[in-house]
Amino acid sequence: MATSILVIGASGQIGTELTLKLREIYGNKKIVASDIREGTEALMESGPFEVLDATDLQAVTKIVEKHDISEVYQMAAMLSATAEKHPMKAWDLNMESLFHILNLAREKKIKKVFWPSSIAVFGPNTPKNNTPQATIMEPATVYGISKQAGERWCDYFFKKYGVDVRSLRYPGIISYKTQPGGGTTDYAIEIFHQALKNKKYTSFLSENTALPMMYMDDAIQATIDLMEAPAEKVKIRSSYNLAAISFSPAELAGSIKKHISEFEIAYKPDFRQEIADSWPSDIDDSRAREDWGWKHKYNLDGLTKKMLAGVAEQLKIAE
Ligand code: AKB
Repeated sequence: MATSILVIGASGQIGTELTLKLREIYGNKKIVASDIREGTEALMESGPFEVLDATDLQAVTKIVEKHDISEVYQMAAMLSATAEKHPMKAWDLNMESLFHILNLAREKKIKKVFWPSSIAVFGPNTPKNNTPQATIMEPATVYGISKQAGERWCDYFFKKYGVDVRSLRYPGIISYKTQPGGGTTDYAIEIFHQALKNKKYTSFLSENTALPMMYMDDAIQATIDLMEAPAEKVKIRSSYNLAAISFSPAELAGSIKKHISEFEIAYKPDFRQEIADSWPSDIDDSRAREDWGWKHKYNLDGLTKKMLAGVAEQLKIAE
């Protein structure tokens, strides 16, 4: 087990739950959370927290040395929809934050790195269904370009310098504990809040836009499983395709209606439709399943049940 683990981007949607799970497994003091902004009460109160700009190499190095860090989960990124509005800022954040960590690992200041990639590495010329691990990519978004370039750099640092870097191509991650920010798959979270508050939702993606999706608990499990896998089992050092379920807004609405029969959905696609149209509908993650035993737990109805219960609880607390 690592001396200490640093999570960069710990106040974000995945970072928050990842930090809490790592603290549960390895002990609160061992997991240092860091972000440019403070996080939820649960995150701030359960263990050490450092304010950190992931693009500031000096600051990152200082925290790595101060806490005797041996593993880093570098989760800070600008997601697809926001990145289209700020292309250069997204490129700088997404690339610099990765380079700093890869270089610290190359200098042997840290031993192991996790870096998230995304289904956004695929583009309009990629096969849409059962998208293979290795295929035409040609991403059409700034976010996707940064993730594809990042994957190539991860593989390069592994082959050239022996850096133990591990990565997953996350699908849309569905959760309620922390709000996501600036993604194209975010509709699938907003819909639950609106279904419970107003019994209706207007989707910014069209009715039949199916995308790969996953419940947060599965994503966290996959991330920790990959990081705990023996090095020889991690055969792909760019990034693994990772999948659980695939659904469209209409199918998600159907699952919600089983619990809230009055729920109504309308469709008003905006600029995010073009992003979604460039991504696969479902991807083939057999390499992750074969190499290090990945298995998902939640299907569409299981995810809906968890989301409705979780968001309902939150709304009660907020009242
Ligand atoms: C986004 O929508 O940008 C992200 C992703 C699929 O990487 N959730």
